[in-house]
Amino acid sequence: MPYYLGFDSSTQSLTAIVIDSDARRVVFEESLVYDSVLPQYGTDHGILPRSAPDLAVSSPLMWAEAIDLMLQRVTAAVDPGRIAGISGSAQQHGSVYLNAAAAAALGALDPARPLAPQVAPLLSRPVSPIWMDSSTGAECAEITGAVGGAETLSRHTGSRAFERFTGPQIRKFFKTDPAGYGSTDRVHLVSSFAASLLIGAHAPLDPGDGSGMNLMDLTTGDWWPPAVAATAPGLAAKLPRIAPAYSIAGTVSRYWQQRYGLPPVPVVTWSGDNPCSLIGTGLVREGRIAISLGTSDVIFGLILEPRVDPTGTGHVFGAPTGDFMGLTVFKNGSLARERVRDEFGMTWQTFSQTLENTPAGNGGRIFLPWYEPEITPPVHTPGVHRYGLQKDDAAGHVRGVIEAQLMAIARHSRWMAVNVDTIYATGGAAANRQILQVMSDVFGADVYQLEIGNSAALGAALRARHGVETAAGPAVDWDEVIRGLVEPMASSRLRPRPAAHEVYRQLLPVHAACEAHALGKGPAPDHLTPSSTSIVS
Ligand code: ADP
Ligand code: XUL
Repeated sequence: MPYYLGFDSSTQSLTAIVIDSDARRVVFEESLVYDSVLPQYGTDHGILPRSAPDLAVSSPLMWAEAIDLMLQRVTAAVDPGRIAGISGSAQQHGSVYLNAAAAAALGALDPARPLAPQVAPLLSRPVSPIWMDSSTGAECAEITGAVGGAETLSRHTGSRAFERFTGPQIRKFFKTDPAGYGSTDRVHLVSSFAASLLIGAHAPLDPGDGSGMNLMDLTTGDWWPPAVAATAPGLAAKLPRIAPAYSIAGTVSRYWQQRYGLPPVPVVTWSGDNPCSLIGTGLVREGRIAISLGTSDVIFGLILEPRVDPTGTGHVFGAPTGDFMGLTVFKNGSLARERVRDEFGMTWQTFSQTLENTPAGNGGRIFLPWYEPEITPPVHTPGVHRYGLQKDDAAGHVRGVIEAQLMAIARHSRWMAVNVDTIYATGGAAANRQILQVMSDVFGADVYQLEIGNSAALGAALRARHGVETAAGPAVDWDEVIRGLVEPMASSRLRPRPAAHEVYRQLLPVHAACEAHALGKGPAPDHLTPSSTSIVS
């Protein structure tokens, strides 16, 4: 009977899913793509015009306007009186800077007026740096030095310093715009900003999203004072409270009650898209793995102990279950696949046919698609690298981009030490079964698609139910929460083809050698002629 609403404020779109938790079905599901639905903000794939390849900012007002628009659509499509709880997911690491007027103004919004223009005067910084920004190398080094080294930082916060993480981004803002930083009263993540808009007050953030900041101590689930001190002066007073993922952040504010007839229902603390996807793919126990092929490509799984990545490429985040999750993130995901598709004038259909009609292993040719500065492995100057591959070879590039991405995911996630025999695929490109066949062949694992592909939004809706029921009574079992709604489709199962898997087993070291060569750390494999093209975006 009760409905639960889950949002996903992602890089390119805002998705909302409403579930009927008794009937175990989705009663509403819709996405608003920022570039086309809100063109007045001028974004490209959700990013404001870029002045350098390592800079990526977006508009918090656009995110706010999308929530306003989406709640209008949700409440027009389903009976708002049945909604019993709301939660959300958001792209991780992005930060929103609010001034001292926000605390009171968020609770006094005029329901007769749209949201965005009322939020505009509350911003102490008009734009938000997002996870695709990699311009904070200097700040990463400064924070690492101040806390006593990368090992110490990663042992406490779950990651060494990463350019996109919120702490280094806050430090850069403090250094480049001290007045703007000075007039900032609260630094929110995208998740806690969105929750604040819903409850009309400053919302907390959860340990899952908090661990993407290089500021939170994983073991205490609270801010780690040495990192906070190393990041910017006076920061402790500007950070939100960290609250458990199941906690109630507040009640839907009068603004939304009067604007769209929502009842005063609880808003469960929002989290990051990866922690929410962990729930939305059903990874509530150790030993299962999911790969999300979204704007970013991410491999993740639940872990019981905060096993930190000794190679420094992966992360440990808090999980909504109170456990932890291991994950490794690749920036050149969907946008790199789209670049290849567009460069050779293809559609997804012709791209997929090409993939199907070309042999596993690409005849030994390797293509490294670093159109953007890459997170894993760290690549600061974007460029694509070809080994034995001609520039005009369309089919070679199509197979090359998919194989390189999946071999990189396989090689750089070994630190998670999970024996992978089953993979749940999610994210926009998980609709593409030809891509998933390569995934199955590279990993030698069965791959399943999920009935509900928007795993982050679904995870948020499930977390809303979990939070509301936990607040009302005894702890709710996660298996019961996901039952019937997170279902790998048996008919979608893709099995590894033994001959193709053997090809990749032999090709993985070649891929590693090409990667090392492209990074200036080793010779090119003898039999492959290298060529590179630098990318200026
Ligand atoms: P986000 O990370 O923003 O939530 P999504 O998970 O919604 O992104 O994925 C969006 C991406 O999905 C698009 O950028 C597009 O490249 C990709 N996509 C959609 N359909 C296909 C397809 N059939 N084959 C490959 N990629 C696809
Ligand atoms: C995670 C990361 C990305 C974003 C994309 O560390 O950077 O997956 O969360 O939304």
